[in-house]
Amino acid sequence: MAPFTAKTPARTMMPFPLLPLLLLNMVAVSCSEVEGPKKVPDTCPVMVCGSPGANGFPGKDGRDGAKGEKGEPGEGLRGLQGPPGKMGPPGTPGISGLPGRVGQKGDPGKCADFDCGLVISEKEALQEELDRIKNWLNFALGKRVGKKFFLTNGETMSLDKVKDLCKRFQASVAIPSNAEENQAINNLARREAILGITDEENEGQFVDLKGNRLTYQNWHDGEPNNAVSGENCVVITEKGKWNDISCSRPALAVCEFLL
Ligand code: MFB
Ligand code: CA
Repeated sequence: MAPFTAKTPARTMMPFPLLPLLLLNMVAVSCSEVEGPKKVPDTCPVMVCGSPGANGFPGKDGRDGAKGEKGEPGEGLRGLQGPPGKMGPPGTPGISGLPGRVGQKGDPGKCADFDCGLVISEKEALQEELDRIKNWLNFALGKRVGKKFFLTNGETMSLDKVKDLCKRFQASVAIPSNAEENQAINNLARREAILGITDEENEGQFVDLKGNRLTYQNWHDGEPNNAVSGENCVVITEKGKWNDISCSRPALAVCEFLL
């Protein structure tokens, strides 16, 4: 709809020119019909409304409202670490520790019936004598390799007799378990010597006198050959090689002592 101006034609400004007269007439009629000087209720002229005006300025702030309900507690910042607390009560005793190292040897105790000092000194003297004898044997006859001590009494005999001899001296028939021990026995014997090895249980399966398999072997070329179908015992030859022989054949007795 175009805005109104001074040049806007009258018919545009008032599309129904008789309307005001009609309206006034209606008002006049309503008034004329009134009888006497009764109080006539005020009637306001109908106002012709124009287009709504622009908004007015905002009003002034209202009064503060009523106090609200208490809010939920807020997520405050983590506080600084407080000082260490006071010492707590002592804990329960722990499990017992591992046994300690063996302490130094104590002083000799008092013997009730005899002079302990004499017994102790005699024991020490005997030990020194035994050590001296071992050294003589080691120098003269025996050969020591690790914890083994090889000795001979110079006699020749069959395996069964060598077993009995060594057993009498709390020893066993010599068996080399490596090249070093094999050389020591060969150096001691310097000729054929009996070894504690046999295949009497199972032909061709040589074991020690307790039945254990061998960890070391040093057979001569072509041996063991079980010659004449009856060679179940073993000797170390003067060259240090092994040969199977008849168990009735004698050779040098060599025993091994464990130190
Ligand atoms: C053989 C040997 C056998 C006997 C025989 C005299 O070696 O295997 O045990 O010692 O010699 C050739
Ligand atoms: Ca043989």
